[in-house]
Amino acid sequence: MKKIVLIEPQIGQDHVYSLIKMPRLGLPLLGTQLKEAGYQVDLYTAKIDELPWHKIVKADLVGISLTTSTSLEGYRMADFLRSQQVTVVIGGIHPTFLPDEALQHADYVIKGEADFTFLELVRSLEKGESPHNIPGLSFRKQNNEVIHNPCPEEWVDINQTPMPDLSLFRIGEPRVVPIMTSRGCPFNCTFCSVTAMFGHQYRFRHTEKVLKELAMYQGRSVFFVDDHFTANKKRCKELLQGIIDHKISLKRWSAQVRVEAAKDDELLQLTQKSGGSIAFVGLESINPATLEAYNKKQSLDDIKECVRRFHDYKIRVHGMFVLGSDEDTIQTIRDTVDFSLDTRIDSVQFLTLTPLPGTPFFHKLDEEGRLLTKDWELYDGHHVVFLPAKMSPEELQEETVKVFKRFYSLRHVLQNVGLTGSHSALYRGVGWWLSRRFAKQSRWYDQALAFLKEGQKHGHVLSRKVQEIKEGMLELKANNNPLKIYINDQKGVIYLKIQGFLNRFNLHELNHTLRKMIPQHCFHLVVNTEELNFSSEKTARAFTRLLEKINKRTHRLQLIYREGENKLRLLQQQALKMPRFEILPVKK
Ligand code: B12
Ligand code: SF4
Repeated sequence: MKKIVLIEPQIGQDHVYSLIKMPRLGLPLLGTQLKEAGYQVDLYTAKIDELPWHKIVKADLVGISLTTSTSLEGYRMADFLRSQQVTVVIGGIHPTFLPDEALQHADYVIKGEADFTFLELVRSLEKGESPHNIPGLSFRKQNNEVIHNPCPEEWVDINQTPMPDLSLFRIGEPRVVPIMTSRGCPFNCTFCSVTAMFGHQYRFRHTEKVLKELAMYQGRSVFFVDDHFTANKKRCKELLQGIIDHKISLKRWSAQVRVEAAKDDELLQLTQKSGGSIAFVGLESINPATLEAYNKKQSLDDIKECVRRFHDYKIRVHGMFVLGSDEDTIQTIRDTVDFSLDTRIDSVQFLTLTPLPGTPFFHKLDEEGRLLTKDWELYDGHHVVFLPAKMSPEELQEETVKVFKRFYSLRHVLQNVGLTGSHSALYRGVGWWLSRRFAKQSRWYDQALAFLKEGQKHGHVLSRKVQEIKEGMLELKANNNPLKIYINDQKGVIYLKIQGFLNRFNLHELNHTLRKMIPQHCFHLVVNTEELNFSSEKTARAFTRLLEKINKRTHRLQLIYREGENKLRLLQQQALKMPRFEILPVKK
């Protein structure tokens, strides 16, 4: 086993960070270790249709790194690879908490920190040994029994991990360099999955090691991927002083901090002097009851003081808010944007509260039956996936999109130039563009929310609807003339039935009509081709390409086709490569 491919799947959906091309550090760390052990490693962070599958299928083993919102994309990749007889290992934060789910798509799942266990697994597979004693490993025995080994008892010593080799990236080389100086967080916010994954114990790397790594990136922008960069102020000051003393001249650096960071003048001075440009601060809420519910251990006064003091040192503030707690109302959301503009926070992210697997919040909502969906692609902080207490899901979704647009309105772009410089205006300008693009892209979700709510009440509404439609369509069988298209939009699900004889003459017309009929972004599309006949294999292939294009517009595409329709045989193969695609054969 020599050739290993590692993939961090990306999804198409825009978010506040869409323009920051930055991978998580897990795969570079694991890949470097494998490379040092003599394996050939290719690393990709890309969308499914950007990946060179012809090369990837030749790998001896593929490792896929998953968060919740990228998990479904990763599973599609994994299913395809396994159909090509490639061994697949899945790891990351999402499979750590849902290993049974991940194991349906992988040969092995590694839970928790895999800094040493992944290499151990690769080595034992290579030697043909049984990997069954590896801590954190989940696997299926030959008799199909599923075994979940517990994670290692000790947290990883991050001073023993290698310096990540970013040249392993074949696609997706980071524009902003990710650097880890610590892991873990002593706090315990209810919505955050970090402590369940990396623990409360704050572990940090030796300052000299971090400085050595930073020195390789002179002139570049760096993001410290730590969850709480300043948790140990003494070591943080030592590191920043080191950057200054060693004359490491970064273009800029930024990091995630809590409000307390701004209380320390010395820390602020060192931040400013060493090139610290943006503080990503977990402000979370301006509602004291929500801060309490989140167990955030900070007050509204702390938040105000924090923004003011960072500004005193000309450090920009990126305020991270989480909207929609059981204590929040529509008014809270509106007040949050007023507050952000009044206090002149430079840039913001208004995320909707998202129950991430592994958090107490997820378990609570699941038990209370308040999860609207477990479609993980929607768990990205931009889609409401639960029933809020004091407003409807539609209201939370709509208000969040509105406040995003309001904060990033042209009126406010130049507001902070005198305070923190022109970069603030640049960020807000980009925010203007992104927030409008996102608002447009997410319009379909308003419709979908109504549908999801109904689905929650009535169970498998969707599959029943598909069945109903299929039965209803039998009546149409009498009309067996050239080509007919029936379209029906039911609460976000578009049903399309194509009937008749498809040949090279009407193919163009079909192409044109479908592109016009199907909205740019739709939640769920069901295409029924049970009564569609193809003049030749070539026409069937052209039809497949058309479906591939349509598929990009939908969140989910289901194709109903007549079993035994040989000309659609290739669709079955293609379907594996197509994201969000499902085929439903119907017996003749
Ligand atoms: C840097 C970062 C970002 C960056 C880069 C994002 C990216 N490329 O995904 C930015 C700022 C853009 C970002 C945005 C978001 N992020 Co973010 N982010 C992080 C952060 C702080 C650090 C990531 C990192 O490098 N970690 C350190 C490395 C070492 O950990 P790791 O990659 O997980 O790898 C280890 C293990 O997981 C495992 N492993 C990982 N992959 C694999 C693969 C295999 C095969 C194996 C065997 C093992 C394995 O081994 C590794 C070594 O121990 C994490 C928090 C955290 N501590 O991880 C949040 C985190 C990943 N983000 C999170 C979220 C929710 C988001 C957002 C959706 C919303 C938000 N909070 O803003 C957006 C969405 C972005 C997107 N594209 O989907 C959540 C994800 C939770 C979840 N269950 O999905 C986290 C965990 C924070 C949290 N609040 O809980 N994020
Ligand atoms: S949100 Fe921040 S402070 Fe709270 S537990 Fe997560 S990493 Fe720690």
